[in-house]
Amino acid sequence: TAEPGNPARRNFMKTSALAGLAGAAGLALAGCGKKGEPAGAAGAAAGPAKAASAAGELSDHVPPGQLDEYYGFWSGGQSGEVRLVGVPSMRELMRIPVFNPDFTIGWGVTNESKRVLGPNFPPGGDCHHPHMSQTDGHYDGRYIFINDKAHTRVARIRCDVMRTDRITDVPNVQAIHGLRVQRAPRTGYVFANGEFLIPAPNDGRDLDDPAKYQTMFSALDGDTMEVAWQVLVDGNLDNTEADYAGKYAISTCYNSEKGMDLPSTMQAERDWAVVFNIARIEEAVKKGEFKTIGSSKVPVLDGRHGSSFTLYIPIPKNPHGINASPDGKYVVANGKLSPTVTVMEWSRIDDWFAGKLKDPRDVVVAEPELGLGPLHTAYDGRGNAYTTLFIDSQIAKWNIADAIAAHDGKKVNYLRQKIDVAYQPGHCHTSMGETRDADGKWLVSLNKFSKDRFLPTGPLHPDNDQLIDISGETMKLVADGPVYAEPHDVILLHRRLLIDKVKKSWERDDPFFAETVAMAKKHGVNVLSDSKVIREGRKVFVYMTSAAPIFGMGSFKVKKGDEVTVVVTNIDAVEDVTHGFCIVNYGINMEISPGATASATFTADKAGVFWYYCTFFCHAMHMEMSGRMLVEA
Ligand code: K7E
Repeated sequence: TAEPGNPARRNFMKTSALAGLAGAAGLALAGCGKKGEPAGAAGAAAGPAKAASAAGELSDHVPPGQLDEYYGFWSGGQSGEVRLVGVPSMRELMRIPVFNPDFTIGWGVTNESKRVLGPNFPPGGDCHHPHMSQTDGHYDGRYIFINDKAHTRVARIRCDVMRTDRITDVPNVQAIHGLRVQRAPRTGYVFANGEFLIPAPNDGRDLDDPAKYQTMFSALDGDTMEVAWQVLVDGNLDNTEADYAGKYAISTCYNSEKGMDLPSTMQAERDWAVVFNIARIEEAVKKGEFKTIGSSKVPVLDGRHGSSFTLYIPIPKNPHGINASPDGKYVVANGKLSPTVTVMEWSRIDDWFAGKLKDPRDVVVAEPELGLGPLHTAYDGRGNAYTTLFIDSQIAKWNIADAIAAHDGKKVNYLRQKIDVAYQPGHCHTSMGETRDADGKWLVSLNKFSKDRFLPTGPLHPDNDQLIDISGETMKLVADGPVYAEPHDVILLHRRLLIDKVKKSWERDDPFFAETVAMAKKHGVNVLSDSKVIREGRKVFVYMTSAAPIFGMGSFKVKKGDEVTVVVTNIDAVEDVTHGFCIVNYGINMEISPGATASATFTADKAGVFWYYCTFFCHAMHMEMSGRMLVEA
């Protein structure tokens, strides 16, 4: 039925999703899950958004002129971008191109962006996991780091200008998936999981011998963005996490079977999480206990089973997300094909590496059963955890201490509530929930499917991001929001951390365009006042200022075949007066915000008159803000 708010839809949804997964997997998933739930825990389904909102304590309504309380950084998935969203309004504030060319700001067009993207940048990326740099377990407002699964890269976004400033190719692996930052003493390392198994070197040898395929865990230096070291592991690496003490990183692994197709990756009842002992790895690197592969100089250590700096903890079954609790005590692996999550205690991991434990499973302190398809867990800072159940299309709220008590044999109900979401949630994230400052106000559920929630948009549906009030005892659904494909993960941070750090215009000495300004200086050009053309053989440099509503140069002349570099400097001192510079029929557009210098280089391969004009509406006479490029035949 198409009746909005009719809960009967959900039964259809659940059945079809379950049948789909079970079919693909050849598994009888219907046999696990539901029946194991403690009595009375399920239910408490949220009705339609309106009703929940009326009953909720918190509201998503942010009146005109008011600011959101939280910044959200949304990964853009295969769009390749990161989105800046205000929470609780869920208003999209800005898009930050990272791996994707973007004509709006000329990302992939300007020389400044090409210096970040590299000379032969691929057509896009697939970014899942945005995480902010931390100091002692608190967000520090410096950078956002994000993975690119599609092209095996890690990028960094500067939070002061909300612009990508570094992209690093990670060698020796294929598809960077999980990404997290070192929390203490600071970031520090950026941890990145290589997901797929490949031969190393991957140069055409060993194609037909999967036994020789492998993958690695990588640590980048967050300051230099160089890859510091890599550790060879068993299994496909999925998600990764760090502790609050700076001692460990931990990754979930699926496909312990080393299968090359779907059925064979699901044979084992347990896969594992692998813990990386950072001090021991650094020591091994110092001692030279590594090799390098092919032309890469990155130290590669062997951390497969039997290594002294890794610990393999058996986890049921194809675990996916891994999330550390903000009290610094626990880390939770999410079972995906198992209805359980596995709670491990960091101090017991200390014990393992100190030789005090016999069985790797001794680090496990609870394994609560939550429902079908647990993927990711978030925290409220009050001892509760929130786990997305992909197949059930629910979020389960459960209490960590009670789960541990139940594991110890006590008769307690660790499940607090389950709330329906629409539909198929991947990540969920709580406000400040991946830091010591978890404040337990909001939870965002990133739902992959949205069918029947919005007006039809053709066969491609938007995702549905749902905002849930977790400030009280019960979760309350407050808002639905359609989003373009495809966010995987978000972080939500209080505005106090960033609001005064974000610049409203560019500093003239910003490193983002320093190379361009240095080039101008070499040409004897002061970009703040000069508009002139400089020719060096077939290379032509066109310098001009822009101040609403006029470019510093009304026309310039080049010859067909010249290599032309246009350098525009916005000398408007007024906040928000951004200019654009577009050359018609030449594929050039770039954004120049107040204080910025931007440049683009192209070959003048068509003779004739080509108008250039301002693309960002800047002035009442904006339409008149134009000029002519004259290309002689
Ligand atoms: Cu679950 Cu790539 Cu974090 Cu997608 S990942 S949901």
